[in-house]
Amino acid sequence: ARPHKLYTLVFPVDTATSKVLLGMKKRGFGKDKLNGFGGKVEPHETIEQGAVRELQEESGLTATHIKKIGLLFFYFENDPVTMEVHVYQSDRYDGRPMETDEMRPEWFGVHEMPFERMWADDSLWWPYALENKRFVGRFWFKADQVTITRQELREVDSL
Ligand code: 6U4
Ligand code: NA
Ligand code: NA
Repeated sequence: ARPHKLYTLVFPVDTATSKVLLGMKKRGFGKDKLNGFGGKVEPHETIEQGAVRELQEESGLTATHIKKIGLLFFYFENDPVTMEVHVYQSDRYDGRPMETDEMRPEWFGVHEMPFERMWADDSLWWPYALENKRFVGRFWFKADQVTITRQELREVDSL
């Protein structure tokens, strides 16, 4: 099997105002894109623990509840390692968003997502999240990290 690396991606949601917190990534992979909060799962932690930790480190929010909404696999041209990304929403968290070294946080309406400033796959699977459907997707990217050359996306009963 091809080597996989495990990642998390968490979207804090304010259900009262129907807004989602995104962060403008200031460095590293996906720099200058808006995205949820997440990163590599470390060897000593569960995937959920990694999700909560990365959200805290990057946004200042401490999630008291997260739910898994999707599973995404990304394949990049010229990179043998598959990115396996576990996607969560959190509607319960303590603290206020704060800018960190990695992310500049900003709220957006869940129906007004800035897809032109996000990864190209996000506009394809976000509708599933809006309809409370769980999803599994696979996206093949060119080395430019912009162009999707092949995709698979479907609703699943459980993750
Ligand atoms: P370090 O190395 O510690 O600075 P770390 O925060 O652990 O980095 P990072 O930020 O490189 O990891 O993780 C990449 C993040 O980008 C993860 O949250 C997954 C997310 N991501 C990667 N490709 C994506 C894509 N095509 N669409 C998307 N999110 C993606 O929505
Ligand atoms: Na990160
Ligand atoms: Na990390």
